[in-house]
Amino acid sequence: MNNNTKSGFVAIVGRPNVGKSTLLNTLLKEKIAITSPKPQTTRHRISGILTKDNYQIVFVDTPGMHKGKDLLNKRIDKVAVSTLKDVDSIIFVVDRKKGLAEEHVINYFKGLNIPVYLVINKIDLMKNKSEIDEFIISYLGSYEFAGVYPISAANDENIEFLLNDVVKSLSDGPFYYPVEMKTDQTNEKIMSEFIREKILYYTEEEVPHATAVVIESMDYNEEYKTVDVRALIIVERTSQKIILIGKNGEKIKQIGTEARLDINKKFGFKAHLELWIKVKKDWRNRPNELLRYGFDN
Ligand code: GDP
Ligand code: K
Ligand code: MG
Repeated sequence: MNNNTKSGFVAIVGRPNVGKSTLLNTLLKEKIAITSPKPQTTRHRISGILTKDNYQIVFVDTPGMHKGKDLLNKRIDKVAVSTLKDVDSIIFVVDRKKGLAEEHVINYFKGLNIPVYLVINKIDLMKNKSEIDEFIISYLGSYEFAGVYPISAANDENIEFLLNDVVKSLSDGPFYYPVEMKTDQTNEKIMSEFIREKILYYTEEEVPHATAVVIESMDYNEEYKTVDVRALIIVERTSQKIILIGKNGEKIKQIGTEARLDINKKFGFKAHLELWIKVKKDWRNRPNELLRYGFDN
């Protein structure tokens, strides 16, 4: 490290499902945040650290801002808002399904006095350039954005223009994290999230949102040269447990297989994954339970 290093914190904000976590993974060229077509996929604030040449950017992926009634949702909202107070710039992500909540967020930017980059995501779903242009124009009156970037996070399209500008606005300063560090999440957290992502894909309606996952243990198995991971899946009702298990246990098996492949890919070892399901009535409203599953304060 030398005196010429640059660094900064950059928040990624926007409505649920616009592709914030997908963008984070694409920026880092590695899967560190889970994604899904469902809202409330991201429950925690996740840092993704990009260190290159002489700069380090700490991207902060936030849970979407939404108006849930339970204690879990209130905590999630608090995380999203408090993140904005502590960053050097903001990537504001939108897609063509414009939402009313966005006006509220844009108004919030006005008090912050930091650059806000407007990212129009999912251009692969837009018909043509004039649709994209019209969409961009609809935002321009509302705020003086530091730049506008039509991208596709999923297809890694146009990301470099955004990244170049973000790098330009970093300030001189030391790195915040070791150069090899990619995220502030523990390995256990990443694994539990990979499992939760499969649950989001393979279950519907209330099940994904009533689920929490914790890694109970992780041990190296000398004999089989595997890493034995024991994970606990918490649901709110027995009916949800039955859904998760599926006919002849097929659903939970599918979830386990796909999560294991993600874990192997990310960590470069052979995982042996054991999944246990436990019913904890109303855990989303119980402070002690929330604490146990990593939702502090
Ligand atoms: P978040 O809630 O804002 O973090 O959104 P996610 O990253 O979880 O993405 C929500 C959904 O949009 C997922 O199904 C993604 O695969 C999808 N998605 C994200 N980026 C793109 C994109 O550029 N194009 C398309 N077609 N889909 C995308
Ligand atoms: K999502
Ligand atoms: Mg997300």
